[in-house]
Amino acid sequence: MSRPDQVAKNIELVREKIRQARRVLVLTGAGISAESGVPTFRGAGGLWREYRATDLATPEAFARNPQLVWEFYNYRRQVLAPLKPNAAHMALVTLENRTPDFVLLTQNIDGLHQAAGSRAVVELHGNIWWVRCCGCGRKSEDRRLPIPYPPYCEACGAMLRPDVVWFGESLDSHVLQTAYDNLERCDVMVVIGTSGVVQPAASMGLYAQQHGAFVVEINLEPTPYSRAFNVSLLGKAGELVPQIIEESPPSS
Ligand code: BV8
Ligand code: ZN
Repeated sequence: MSRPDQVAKNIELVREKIRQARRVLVLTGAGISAESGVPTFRGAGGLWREYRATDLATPEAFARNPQLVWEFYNYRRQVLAPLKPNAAHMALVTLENRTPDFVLLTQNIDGLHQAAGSRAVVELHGNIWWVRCCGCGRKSEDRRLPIPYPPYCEACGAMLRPDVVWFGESLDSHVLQTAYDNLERCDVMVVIGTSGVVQPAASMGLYAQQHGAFVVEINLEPTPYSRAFNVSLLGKAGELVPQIIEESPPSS
């Protein structure tokens, strides 16, 4: 079977599996926001000045130089502020409205799923538009551009940090519990736009598959999990996600 035929066959299989599914779980990474103009981590956009994201998105970097880390997050907030959800984000809203039991796990901190209208969003790594107090733990949404340095908590006066999960930090235990409960019970899981490098998110697809889910990957390039998943569709999320979700036009 030629490649285009195989791809068309795979897309039809995935559409059928999603149509039949009662419980659908989606996991997204930076690749779903790429077509909205958000730089991915491992793409060329992964660099800022002479730093890599993994150098600055750590508690050690914040302890050593909180001003530099805040400059990094203010830069990313400036880049993100004008950007809009793309067709892939919108297609996931359609899927959510049509599926009795739907949960969207995202590694992204850009807030574009909520901006698109997704409701059942579980942010595994936090949200760049929220801040958390290093002293009293108080969380609040803060969309100031930029957040003036040094940012202090109104309640207790301690320093504020971005409310995101840094490398070397554990994910929120309630968030993890929700994620694993859904990984264990979903019928179909769609993994979109993630390189499968960062744990524990990277191994969630395999975990769902081990618990009986039919797992589909949509990504621009192969990942370490592509051959293990039931179907791996190579291409742009903005093109493939609507294709597997939108109702096919009534057959003419
Ligand atoms: C944890 C928020 C327990 C911050 C992020 C050594 C020391 C310490 C820790 C570790 C260690 N070794 C391993 C670890 C664990 C570590 C980890 O996995 N490190 C990696 C680098 C090896 N994980 C952690 O630390 C996690 N916590 O494990 O707690 C613990 C505690 C203490 C010590 C050990 C363990 C916390 C991880 C969360 C980090 N925070 N974000 C911020 O953003 O500023 S992670 C961040 O990077 C994102 O949230 C995302 O998760 C990740 C980027 O991955 P992707 O989303 O996949 O993006 P990427 O660019 O990589 O790939 C994009 C893909 O899309 C590509 O494949 C591309 O082809 C594709 N694509 C591009 N365009 C398109 C497309 N696809 C479709 N369409 C397109 N148009
Ligand atoms: Zn406080």
